[in-house]
Amino acid sequence: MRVKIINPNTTAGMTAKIGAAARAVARPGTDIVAVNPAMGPVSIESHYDEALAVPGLLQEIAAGERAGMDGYVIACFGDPGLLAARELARAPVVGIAEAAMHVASLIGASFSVVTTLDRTRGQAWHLAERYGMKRFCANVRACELPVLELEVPGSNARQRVLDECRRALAEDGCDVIVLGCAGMADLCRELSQALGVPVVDGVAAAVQLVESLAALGLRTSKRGELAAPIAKPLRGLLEGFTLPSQDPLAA
Ligand code: 5HY
Repeated sequence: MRVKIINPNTTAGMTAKIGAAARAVARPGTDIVAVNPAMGPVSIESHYDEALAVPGLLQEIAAGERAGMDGYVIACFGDPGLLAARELARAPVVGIAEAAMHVASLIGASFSVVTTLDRTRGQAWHLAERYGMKRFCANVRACELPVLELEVPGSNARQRVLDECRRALAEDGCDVIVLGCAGMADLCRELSQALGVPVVDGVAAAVQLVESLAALGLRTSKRGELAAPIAKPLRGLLEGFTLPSQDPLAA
């Protein structure tokens, strides 16, 4: 089975870390391909960043379909372009926020999300609502940490994430922590040991969910809303995204 993990930002060091976290939980025989697009923002910390990360993400999905991948993980906690990616792909596509929230709801009464910048909290609440997870979500908290601070060796990022998790357990009444950034994937195990509660990393959760869907032979339905996109001319910078009229993916 081949699973493609797409880090929608363009920071290769973070992609490598995400790939390592995915391989650490993948089943024997699963080949993990971790990539980031060549174009897009170095980190995703706003709706603007998210919007501009999506074309590169969709290019990676289209390339994966041509290469016959068995599944995809969108490794950014905003789950950018998730539904567009599902339209484009037959193989299952799972976002790390959706995976983490669903898994957390299976192992606790309520979870708190600990994310990076305060301004990204709104998006996490949007997703909790959209995924029907709001009633399990005790709170969404921010460490006020730029995403790329997690990539700086020796920075106090780890301590700031740990402190915010502790505040969540003390103040939110939650019994599970959800990590609100793919760049926190490498902190999951040690945070769980330090806190004494389950800590859910969406990258790991999404990999296992995609593997299960592929193993069950389940692929994205092409009936109705998530059918292949309607081929039409695209103008300007996005001309290269024009799908062929007889979209080979729709065959
Ligand atoms: C992420 N941004 O997982 C999100 C985290 C966030 O570049 N990778 C990013 O703060 O929304």
